[in-house]
Amino acid sequence: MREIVVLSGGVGGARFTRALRDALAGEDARIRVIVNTADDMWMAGLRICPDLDSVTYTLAGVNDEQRGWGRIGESERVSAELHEWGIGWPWFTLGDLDLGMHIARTSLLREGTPLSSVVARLTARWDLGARLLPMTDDAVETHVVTDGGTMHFQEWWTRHRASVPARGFELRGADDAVPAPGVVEAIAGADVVLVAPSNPIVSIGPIIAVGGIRDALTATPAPVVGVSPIIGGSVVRGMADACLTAVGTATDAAAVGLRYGARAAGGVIDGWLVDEVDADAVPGLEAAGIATRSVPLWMSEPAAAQTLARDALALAGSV
Ligand code: FO1
Repeated sequence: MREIVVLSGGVGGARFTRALRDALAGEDARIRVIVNTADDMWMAGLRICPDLDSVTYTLAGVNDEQRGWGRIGESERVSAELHEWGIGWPWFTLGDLDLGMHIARTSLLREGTPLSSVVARLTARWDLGARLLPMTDDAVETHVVTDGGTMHFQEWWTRHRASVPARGFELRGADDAVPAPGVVEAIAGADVVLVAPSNPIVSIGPIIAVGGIRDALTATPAPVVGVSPIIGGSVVRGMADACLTAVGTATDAAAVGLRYGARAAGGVIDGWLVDEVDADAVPGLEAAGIATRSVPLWMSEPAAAQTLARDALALAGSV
């Protein structure tokens, strides 16, 4: 059985993982997805885990494709009531179906069940074709440093749409966090590790920052191949451009690949996929020890996304 591990944030990683699963349909392969939990937060007494939920809903086929996050056919009656009472954030809406997930998760967490076990239990409702592993069972939260002070990542993104310049990011709790059960073992025993086209700073960055995960990536005998979330100098979705600017990295496929760095030179990737429009970045990345191919990266429809997943596996097979 081919063991494939994906490092993933929310929407982009979820779509990539779905394409990978579908591309591998009928093959003897097992997919495990290590998901960022640093976007998580408490709101209205509930633990919200946006990236875990985006991956779950996307693989289950119950996600809202248009918005990217949340459930399809959603209503927002409970959120409207909460807003009337001034509970929660007025700019952050929890759908009624989505609230079912948050309530179920929170009730299990409050009974003392670790997040990884909660995820296993709640995802068992659907045939996802992949196993989800939160990066850690510990609380890690990204806070954004701005000139006016710090705020939770979700406030910076959903309230301000990343319009308040970020000066840096605090990964609160990361120093004390340990990988969730199965995370290090999955990486160590993988045949292929894929880094999804997720935000390198606030999605993949926190995963790698959890003690032991970076070491597992550098030590695994498996090839590690990433997919650029930047095409032609622009983000595919989300706010990676604002995040990259904050940490002094250009919004550029080559710069992101070099930021991950070649494993042979102390980094975390062996291979990197850039879009065809970024083909001129290939020689520089190769010179830095990163095997690079330029292929179509837009996951515009299922067939294109599955071709991208196959391209990532092919590159992994060649490094
Ligand atoms: N994004 C928004 O822009 N506005 C929202 O009101 C919002 C609510 C929300 C609720 C649950 C959930 O899992 C995600 C939600 N998101 C919302 C998406 C989320 O804020 C981010 O896009 C991700 O965290 C970034 O990966």
